[in-house]
Amino acid sequence: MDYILYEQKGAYGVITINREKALNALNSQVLDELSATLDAVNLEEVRALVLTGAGEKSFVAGADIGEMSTLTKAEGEAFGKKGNDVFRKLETFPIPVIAAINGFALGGGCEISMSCDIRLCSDNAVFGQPEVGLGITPGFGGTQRLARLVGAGMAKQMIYTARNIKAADAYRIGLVNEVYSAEVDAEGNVVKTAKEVLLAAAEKMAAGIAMNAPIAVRNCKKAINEGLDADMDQAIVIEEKLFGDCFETEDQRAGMGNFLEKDKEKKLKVVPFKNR
Ligand code: DAK
Repeated sequence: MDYILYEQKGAYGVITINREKALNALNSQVLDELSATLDAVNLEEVRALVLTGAGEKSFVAGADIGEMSTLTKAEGEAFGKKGNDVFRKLETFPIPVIAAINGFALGGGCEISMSCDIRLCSDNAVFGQPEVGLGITPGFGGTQRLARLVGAGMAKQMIYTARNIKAADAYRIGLVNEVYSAEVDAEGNVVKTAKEVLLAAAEKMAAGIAMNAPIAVRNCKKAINEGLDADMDQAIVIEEKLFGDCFETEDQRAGMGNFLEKDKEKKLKVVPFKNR
């Protein structure tokens, strides 16, 4: 792989889009490698993922404008499908994916973060959908996911104006869950950069998710995602089914057993998914 780094750290994994010279812009090769990386994640062991960009400046500065500029209509459609397939793979990936947004998240960068379950960012993060300034619409689901996340009014404002917003505003409108700043000592020296603080927080969250019952966590992701696309009557049926699926599993027995035995310290054992 030239542009994707993957590291499994116990029960979670970290994927890094590693094309720092081009601010981690998404070309076809990055999309192919990201897709192959997701396919290779060991789902017997890994229970959450962190997705980030290489360097301190940019998460993903969008789709690769150089590569896109010469596309024909047919090639543009193929590129759009490739991106959408990968983004959908992330969105429906069986385990939670946390986007650790370390700087620019523009166009396809904002869109890929919205395909993740949770967004955390550093205080230098910048979000935007600049596509109408480039003569195109958002093409990797931006019109759909942004409106669902922050509401139609705010999504329309961001998309029609093509104006970028900073981390604090992304937090205010609910696009990100948390913003992290550099850690400085009493003399004002940087002890940890904002990216380091962000990654540590994202990994801590991933490790925490990995400690919870994996079937239940997977089913929660499915219930929320599928329920949001259904009306409330259907959505409740989706939840009922996934709730029912948790019963008779080792985790449900152990989790409820611990409570009944008043054993608050007893944690769920970390055993491979296939043995559950
Ligand atoms: N593509 C390619 N290269 C990029 C890039 C990008 N999106 N963003 C940055 N780079 C490259 C720059 O060209 C430069 O390369 P060199 O000149 O050093 O070779 C290097 O990264 C550093 O960038 P800058 O020199 O520009 O750095 P600055 O700090 O001055 O500025 C910036 C940072 C992020 C403000 C600026 O680079 C910028 O405005 N970048 C473009 C941001 C942008 O407009 N992104 C949205 C792209 S549109 C579709 C599906 C999806 C999409 C389209 C179609 N279909 C369905 C067909 C998605 C579209 C988009 O994402």
